[in-house]
Amino acid sequence: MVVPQFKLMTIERHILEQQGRHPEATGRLTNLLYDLALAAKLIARETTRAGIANILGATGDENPHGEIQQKLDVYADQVIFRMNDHTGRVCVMASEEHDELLAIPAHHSPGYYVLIYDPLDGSSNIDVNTSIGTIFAIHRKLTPGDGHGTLADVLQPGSKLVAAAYVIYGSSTMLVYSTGNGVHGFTLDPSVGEFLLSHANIRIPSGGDHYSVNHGYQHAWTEGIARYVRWLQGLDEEKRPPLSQRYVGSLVADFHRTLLRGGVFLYPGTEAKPGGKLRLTYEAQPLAFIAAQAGGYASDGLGDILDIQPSALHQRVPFFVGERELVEKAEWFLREYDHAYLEQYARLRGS
Ligand code: AHM
Ligand code: MG
Repeated sequence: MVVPQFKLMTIERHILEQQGRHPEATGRLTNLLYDLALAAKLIARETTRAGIANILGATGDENPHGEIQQKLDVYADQVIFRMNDHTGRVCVMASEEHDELLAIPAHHSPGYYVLIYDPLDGSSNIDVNTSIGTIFAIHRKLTPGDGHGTLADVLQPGSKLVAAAYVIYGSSTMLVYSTGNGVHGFTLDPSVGEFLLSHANIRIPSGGDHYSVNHGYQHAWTEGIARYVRWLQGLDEEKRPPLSQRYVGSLVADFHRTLLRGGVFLYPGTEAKPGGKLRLTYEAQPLAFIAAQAGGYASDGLGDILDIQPSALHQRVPFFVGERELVEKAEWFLREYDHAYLEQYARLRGS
C-alpha cells in the first residue's frame, strides 16, 4: 500500500476554495457544480459497465438532428435533468438531445442558473469502446425576476458563461472545469468514487504536434481550408515542420488532447453546410470558454466563438480551437481565399 505523497484535493474542496475567493458567492454555483460532478460519476459508472450490462445499442428514437439515440444517451440525459430539476438552483435547462427547452417542473422552484448540456457527445463511438464525453455550460439568468428561464436566458454569448465543464469517459474518467479562474482537471478514482485533482491550472502548450480534422470531407473543403491543412502539413511555400494528424471523431476526446498537448482541432463549414456540424451552445461555447481560460483560442473562422450571439437553440457553427497562433492562421486562410463562403456564413450567423 502506498500513501500518497502529494496534497489530496477532491473536486468538492476545490470548487469550494475557488468560490471562497468570491466574497459575494452564495454557494449556489458551488452546489450546482457538485451536482454535475455527481451526475458525471453516475454516467461514468454506466459507461464503464456498458458492455457487461448489455445496454449497448440504439433505442430507436431519433433526436432533433435525425440521429438514432443510444441507450446511454438517454440515461445520461435523464440523470442530468433529474439531478437538477428540483434543487432550486436552475431556472431552465437545454439538452442537445431535445428540440425544446427543458422547463423546471411546476412543483419545484426555479433558481438562478441556466444549465445547457450535451449529455453524451460522440455516442456513435459507444459500440466500439472509444472515449465519449459530457459537456456542460452554465449561464446566469438574464431575464429579471425569480421565474422560469426562457430562450433568451439560454441564447447568451459564450463570453457571458459563468462556468463550463466537460467529462471524458476514457481510459480513466476525468472532469475538467473552469469558473473563469483557470482550468482544472480531476481524475475519478473509481475505488473511492472521488474526483481527485490531477491537472491543476491547465495551459494549452505551444508547439503541439497534432492537427485534428476529418479528412474524409476533403472533397467538400473550401479553398481556404484545403490550403490551411496543407500549411499544417508543411506542404505550402512556408515549409513549416509538418504536424502529425489525430482524429477520434469524439469531440471531447479530440478537444482534451488539444488542451493537454496543444495543436489545433477543426470542424469547418463547407459551401453545402456553412455552419459545419457542431452546435454553438452545447459544444462550441463551453469548450471555447475552457480553451480561452487555458490560454488558447476558439474561432468560427470569422472571429472569437465567445463573441457570437446565438440565434437558435441548435445553431451549428464551424469550430477551430487550440493554440492561438494556429487558430488565427485558419482565420487568415479563410479571409484570404474564402470570401464567398465567409459572406454566406456571415449571413447565416446574422452578422
Ligand atoms: P453527436 O453530438 O451526434 O455525438 O456528434 C458530435 C460528434 C463530435 O463528438 C465529433 O467531433 C463529431 O461528431 C464527428 O463528426 P464526423 O464523424 O462528421 O467527423
Ligand atoms: Mg454532441
